[in-house]
Amino acid sequence: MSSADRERVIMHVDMDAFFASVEQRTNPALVGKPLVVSGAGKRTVVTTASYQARSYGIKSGMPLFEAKRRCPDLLCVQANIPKYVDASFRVLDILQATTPDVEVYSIDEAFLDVTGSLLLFKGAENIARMIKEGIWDDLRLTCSIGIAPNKLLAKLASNLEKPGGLRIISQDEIPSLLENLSVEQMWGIGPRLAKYLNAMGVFSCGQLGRVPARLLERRFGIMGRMLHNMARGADDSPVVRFGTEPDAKSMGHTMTVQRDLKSRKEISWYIFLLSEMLGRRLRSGGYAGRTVALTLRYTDFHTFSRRMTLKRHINTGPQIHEAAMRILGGIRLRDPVRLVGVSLANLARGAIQIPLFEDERRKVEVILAMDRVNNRYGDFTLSWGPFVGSQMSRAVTPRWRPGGVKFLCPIL
Ligand code: TTP
Ligand code: MG
Repeated sequence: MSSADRERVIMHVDMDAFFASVEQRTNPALVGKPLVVSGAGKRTVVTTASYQARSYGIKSGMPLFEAKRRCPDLLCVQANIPKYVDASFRVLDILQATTPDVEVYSIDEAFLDVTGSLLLFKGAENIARMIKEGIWDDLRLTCSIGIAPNKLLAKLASNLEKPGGLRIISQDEIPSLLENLSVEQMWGIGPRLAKYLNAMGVFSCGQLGRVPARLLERRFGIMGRMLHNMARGADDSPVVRFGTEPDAKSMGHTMTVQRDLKSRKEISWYIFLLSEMLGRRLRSGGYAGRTVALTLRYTDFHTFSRRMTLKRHINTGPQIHEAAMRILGGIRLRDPVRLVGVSLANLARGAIQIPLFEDERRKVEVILAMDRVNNRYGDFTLSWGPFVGSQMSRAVTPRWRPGGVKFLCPIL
């Protein structure tokens, strides 16, 4: 373990049943009920389930009909991604009040390097409590927090006591904790890799740590060295501060999915989610970009990117989504996909020109007005309505209507 590991205090914050909790937050009739958030259409799947629904064995990725079979009283809401992106940015504000070293890892997860804030806020536990209270007071949402000497262990810690947990892994505790921890509980070791390890007779991190690094390298290539370090709880990767760098060259988000994405529609859902996140992030830093890149990883870990340069700069979710979908349209998928990434390069600040055409101009004005209202009043006050191509006249919707916000979710 490097000396840097010994000195750092890293926190991982993960929202509990995020999409479902946001829906419960905006519709009290859903509170305390088995609830899933899904897409539209007959063959849609569950994106997430409330903890009440999880007690029926319902989980992310399960077809909705199967979830309903398991729990006939199940409530179901169609996903409204921009609303979740909005909540995500409000959580980010709360996190950034404790340290500028916040890395947005996914729509509902972040890493914080709180090493420099310990004195000011009287210790890591106190910071975690402040964050939990802040998120509860502002959004009525709960989260789980892990505190550890590095990102790997902080991520593990937040997962150990879900929901609502606060788990600290101290330096001394690492060997005993990892000894009997099953390999698939470690971040980065998915079911497929775990199966290979099990076949080698390796079931726990303790066992994995005792396999000579050279042997793992021979079997798994560079991943082998990483596995060796992971099994011993070592990780010196830095917390990468959220993209307000003065000279960012590119910005992007990726998402690893725990199940195979077999259709373009399913991939499109993730592209949409990532594009929305990226759009908000770009606009909050005053950026726009011209080169859109789509990254995909097949189930065999083969990863590739395709990019496309546009004539003008863009910075809204729908624009990025449209460009990334055009890129996807040109790719012949040979296998199911496990990771999706969307990024924008060729960035410039203040590069958004006022569009020439009235229709286009209105789109940009609507988005900027939405940002202003949301930044000021929060509470997902405004979000996208039906995401149907470019019919922006119907884009602004009240935050919640009894019939549910109609949202054409691209997932199957
Ligand atoms: P997670 O953090 O994996 O799950 P969660 O927040 O719903 O539940 P937990 O309490 O276990 O953390 O994912 C965050 C959100 O991302 C989730 O609410 C829905 C969305 N999501 C998808 O859209 N597709 C997926 O395949 C997964 C796993 C999550
Ligand atoms: Mg979560």
